[in-house]
Amino acid sequence: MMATTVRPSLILLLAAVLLLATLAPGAPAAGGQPPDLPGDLSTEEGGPWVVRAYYDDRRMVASLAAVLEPWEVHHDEGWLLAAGGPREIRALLDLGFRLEVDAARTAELLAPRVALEGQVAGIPGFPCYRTVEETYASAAALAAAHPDLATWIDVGDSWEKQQPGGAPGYDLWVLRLTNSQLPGPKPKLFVLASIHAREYAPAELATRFAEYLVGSYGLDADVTWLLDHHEIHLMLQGNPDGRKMAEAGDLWRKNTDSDDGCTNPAVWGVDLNRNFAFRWDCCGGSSAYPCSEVYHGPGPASEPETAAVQDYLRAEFPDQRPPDLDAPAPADATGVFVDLHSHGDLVLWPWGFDYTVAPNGTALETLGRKMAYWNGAVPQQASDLYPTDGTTDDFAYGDLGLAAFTFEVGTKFFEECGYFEDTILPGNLPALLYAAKVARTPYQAPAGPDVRDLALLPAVVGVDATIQVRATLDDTRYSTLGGSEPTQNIAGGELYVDLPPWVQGATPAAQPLLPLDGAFDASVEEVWASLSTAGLEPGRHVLYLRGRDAEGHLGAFSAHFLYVIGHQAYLPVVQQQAP
Ligand code: 0X9
Ligand code: ZN
Repeated sequence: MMATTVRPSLILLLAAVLLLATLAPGAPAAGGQPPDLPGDLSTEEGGPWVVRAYYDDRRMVASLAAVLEPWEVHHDEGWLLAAGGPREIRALLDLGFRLEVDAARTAELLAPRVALEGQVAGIPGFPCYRTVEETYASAAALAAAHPDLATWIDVGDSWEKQQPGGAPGYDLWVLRLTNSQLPGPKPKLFVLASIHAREYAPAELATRFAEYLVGSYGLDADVTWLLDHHEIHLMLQGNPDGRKMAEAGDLWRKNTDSDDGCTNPAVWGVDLNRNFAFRWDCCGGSSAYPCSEVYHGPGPASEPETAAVQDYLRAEFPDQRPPDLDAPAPADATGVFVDLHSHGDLVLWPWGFDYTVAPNGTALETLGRKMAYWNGAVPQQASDLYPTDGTTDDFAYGDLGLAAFTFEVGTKFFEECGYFEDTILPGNLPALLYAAKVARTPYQAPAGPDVRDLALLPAVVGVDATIQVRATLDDTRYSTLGGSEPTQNIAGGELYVDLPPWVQGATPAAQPLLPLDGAFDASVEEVWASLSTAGLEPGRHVLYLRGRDAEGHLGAFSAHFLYVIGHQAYLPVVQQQAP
């Protein structure tokens, strides 16, 4: 019944056989053959194995959602990748999956973690990923060095920390980024990372995003207005207790809660992404078995990690969606929530608990396709992957009406550093930046055009000069993977100098952006405006541009600095040159 995967690397095959021979007594390892599943799966001991599970009917994957979490799902090719011991393998077989052991991934799973030669920091073998302690130290240092931009906030305790006399555990922290000199209220983006402990890349991605924002303040015009006028809140380590296990090389997913009835220390814990209070345990998208890797916990938000995120979100964001499942958040609702996971290259949005389209489903898809344009992921409703209940995104959207997303970044849990640096970071930083940009009206702005290739001619001017502002308005920047997004012709655009339209008590004047070719008749248009610097103080100014399409959708703002050189600054230079 079971074929074995043929792999090119003899070394890996041998390693797999040897490892399985020692660690999985049931697996036959004789004769140089790749590992296979044992004939007798009736015991609870043995494995784990990584298997390809083939299916003909997608409903089989849905049934699996109450048992385990598939590592990868390839609906287009009819197979998924899953890992587990005898219980999970039995469940796959009982549901009718045809199994094939992936020898290389099994060997990888069992391989001990070792630090690279000379490695002094980071997760052993993966120096690009900071440990929990290193992540916390970096964030605290960032806040200490930039007190006006960054605040490091203790928002609760991990499960271990709440246990009397147990392991020390951790505090749960949020890094809040905004220019605190400018008063709020401001639109907010909340980013959660690595709530699944073994997902190495997300925590580092969130930390790098924070460092990029603080490091670019005052240098990059978009980042500057974002930190002045928006807030970005990041929980960089959503599951520090579990992460400690994963840092040692264990593929630990859940928290480390051990008092719910599972007596096997290798598999206890609650899956925090099945523990959230919205539609908790509603629909077969989680397990009641305390040793399951998708165990939903003894009650909604039973875990301190879950409760800390929920309480923080409820304190920071207004409740914008009525409890009725069919009721949408208003079109002008505010706030974006992004939960970073790995892997699979997906951008997912609610609902996850059910196949029905969420009341704001169309607008969620629009923002999802916009972010997926940047990170190259497949955008889709979460339940299209497999149904899940008690997840973070269903809570953030369902309970509060936030535009909520889950990113599945990269290609594996323990992602190689090269891939993280070269592919995950450059793809996902702009996706997160876009999420931050549209946090004011995430159900509206993504339908409008982007402003790109913003340039000033000349770039630096004196007072009483005239410059030309140039840009391209583009209504087509959406991922078209697995679907499409309606696009329209550009119909206009606006330029604001220093005062964007949301500033209270000011009367910001918009100057129109004009078509460079004389007519707005395409979905991508070059535009320009002539701007006089008369009346502008010497110094740095911010030009805010946004486009409008033929259906009236106003897109996200992009900004550019304009430096006006005054006589004070100019004269001494002239005098030096001509004494
Ligand atoms: O199963 C999960 O929790 C996520 N996959 S992971 O490999 N990171 O564990 C997928 C969740 C998909 N559903 C929702 N986002 N609602
Ligand atoms: Zn995950």
